[in-house]
Amino acid sequence: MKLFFSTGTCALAPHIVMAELNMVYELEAVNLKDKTCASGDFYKINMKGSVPALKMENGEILTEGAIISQYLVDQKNEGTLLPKFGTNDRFRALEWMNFISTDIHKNFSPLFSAERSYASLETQNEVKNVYKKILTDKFNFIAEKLGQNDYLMGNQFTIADAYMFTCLAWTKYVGLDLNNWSNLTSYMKRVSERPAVMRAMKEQGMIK
Ligand SMILES: N[C@@H](CCC(=O)N[C@@H](CS)C(=O)NCC(=O)O)C(=O)O
Repeated sequence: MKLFFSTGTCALAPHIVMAELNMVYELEAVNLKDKTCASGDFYKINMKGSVPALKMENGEILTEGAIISQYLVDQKNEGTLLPKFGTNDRFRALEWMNFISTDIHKNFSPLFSAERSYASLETQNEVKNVYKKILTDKFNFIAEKLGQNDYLMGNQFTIADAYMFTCLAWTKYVGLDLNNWSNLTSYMKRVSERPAVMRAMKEQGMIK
């Protein structure tokens, strides 16, 4: 299996999942600016031009990070990173995955692209402020739901934590301060100290 990734992007989430599952995997870095990678034109691998993309054992490419993580867990028929099929908890974990994908991940995107998208500095700042406010409201919700639990689903680390950690780590690049939510900062520290998370971050060159 090979994961096409770009350092620190949402591709970190399935990378963490592969490391948590102790899978044998290869990695290939993608330059998102010119859509190239060691294999050549990245558009030929994923027409969407985005990471993550997973080359599965059968040679097909699977995209959409939230689904890649589910696919990986199901390869191992593993019942902890994602609760077993048919259980109520599985739907609760998937509820988090969808929320992170649509309400967290994609509300960060304008904060990264405002400079490219709008010529005027004033508009850039207006757009950024709108999305910072949206994210702040979402962070209030996450902090409330997390409470004093170690992880989103309680005591058990799941694929939702891999994805949440990945997105919340972007706060430091966009001028959002997680220190306003003490349980979120301790959550980030807890997740960052997991050996598999450290392994994935090292493999992406994010830490030494
Ligand atoms: N719907 C995709 C979106 C993935 C996505 O937004 N990837 C970003 C990095 S976090 C990316 O590759 N952006 C560059 C681009 O789309 O051109 C998913 O959830 O996996």
